[in-house]
Amino acid sequence: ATFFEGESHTFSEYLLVPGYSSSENIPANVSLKTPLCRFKKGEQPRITLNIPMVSSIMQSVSGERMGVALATEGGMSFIYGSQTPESEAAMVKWVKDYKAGVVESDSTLTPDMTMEQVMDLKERTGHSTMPVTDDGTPHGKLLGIVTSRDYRPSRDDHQAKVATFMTPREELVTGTKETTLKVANDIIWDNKLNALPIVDENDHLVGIVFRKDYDSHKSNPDELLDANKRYMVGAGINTRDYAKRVPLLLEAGADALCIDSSEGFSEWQKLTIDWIRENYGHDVIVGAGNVVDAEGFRYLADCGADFVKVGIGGGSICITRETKGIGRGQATALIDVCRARDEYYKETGVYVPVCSDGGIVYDYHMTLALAMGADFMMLGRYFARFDESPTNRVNVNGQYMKEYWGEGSARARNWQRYDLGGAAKLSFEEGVDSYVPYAGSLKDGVGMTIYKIKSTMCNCGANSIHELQQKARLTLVSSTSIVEGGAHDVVLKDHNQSVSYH
Ligand code: MZP
Repeated sequence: ATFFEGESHTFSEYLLVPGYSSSENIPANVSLKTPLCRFKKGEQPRITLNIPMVSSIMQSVSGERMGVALATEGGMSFIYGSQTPESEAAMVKWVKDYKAGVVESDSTLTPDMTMEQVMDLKERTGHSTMPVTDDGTPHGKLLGIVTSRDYRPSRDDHQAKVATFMTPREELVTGTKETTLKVANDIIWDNKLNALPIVDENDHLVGIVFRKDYDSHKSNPDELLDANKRYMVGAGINTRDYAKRVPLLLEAGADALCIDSSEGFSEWQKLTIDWIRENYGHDVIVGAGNVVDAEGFRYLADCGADFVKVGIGGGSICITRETKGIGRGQATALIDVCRARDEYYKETGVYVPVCSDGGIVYDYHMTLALAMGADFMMLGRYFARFDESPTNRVNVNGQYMKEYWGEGSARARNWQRYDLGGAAKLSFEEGVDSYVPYAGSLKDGVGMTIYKIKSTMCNCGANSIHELQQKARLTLVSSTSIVEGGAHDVVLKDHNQSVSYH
């Protein structure tokens, strides 16, 4: 047997030691642009992400709404592959066909709506709104809608906010024939709504569309209506049915593919990439993985993978390490693979981006992953918590939760991900079915995370990911200093504070 030197560590065992920062190191100056796919020295990658985040190839994470919401923020979703090639392709097409600012009749607020219909609208659009009734129950008369941008359905008492933030229903949607676009726009601007007024040919207001990607602070409604922006979206594939799946996904407009496998250091990945190259040349972007060491990286890079994913057994819903005893601490795996990527670049002049997949719990773990060399991160649990993930939001013991299950769980039945060439079935479970705390809208959550990453990068004197990777100074922490890092030796006034939100 070969024994790897030292222990394998995970993100929580590291801290960044701040470096010198100049007056130029302010969050507004930080760019998080990062390459998604391989490129030769002196050339540009074919796809550059504006933020280093992609969403996991999972049923409970990456559906159409996630695709649009994450692309809007500058990242990319990989639509889950554990469904028929036809339905996956339909999801990809939905994202590609989605146009910001174009009206969908079923997301319009109209004067005759019942409270239930407004609630349904809110659920489907994922908007941070709260209908308010005269008696505070769903059966009461609808009085108006709380639509403040700082309103968080998960945390705020909407009744308490009514006085300050309520937009009277009458003002917004009744008497529509008399309400002109100008009046509607004034209301929207004054109330900071993420909403788009819809008018008839005479400029009379006929409804209000709530759109998550519409920002009344920045977006010009005129520019958004008939705008022709296409969102970028990726899609998961497996090493079995690629001859059928890949053509459908490409026809639907997928911008990048990724082989979704729990263990990627295998000939199956080579066969899949070879088939794509034989049939489509190098036009198609295809990522591969997952691996956890330098050898695995080099194998996939030599196979022609456009990016390589790192991580086995670290996912929050993953029990692979318990059931099979394989894996490696995510931080150690990432550091090892990123070193191999840099050596590969020196030797060949080809840069193959590395994606850190799984095990990100706190926002600061993302900054650590980038500092350790990751070009971008794939996140499951993080995105599952938002409105835009495809799962149900449920109330568990008074707290809102979203469902989140692993691709290796009996619920997902994604046997291809764990395929070793045998019978077409999931022989034993490698994932669990769980809940994660509901965290509101993706836009707000990602906005906060990005701000934290940028602030930390400033503390390290870095205004880009590349600069962070050059300048970052990392230290391993002892278990005692991990205790020192939290609130300690004080009695918290509010017991809720002991619950950590990230
Ligand atoms: P996390 O962000 O929830 O920690 O981890 C998400 C990652 O876990 C996914 O991107 C995927 O690589 C991995 N995953 C998905 N399903 C399972 C499973 O059922 C799993 N074991 O490990």
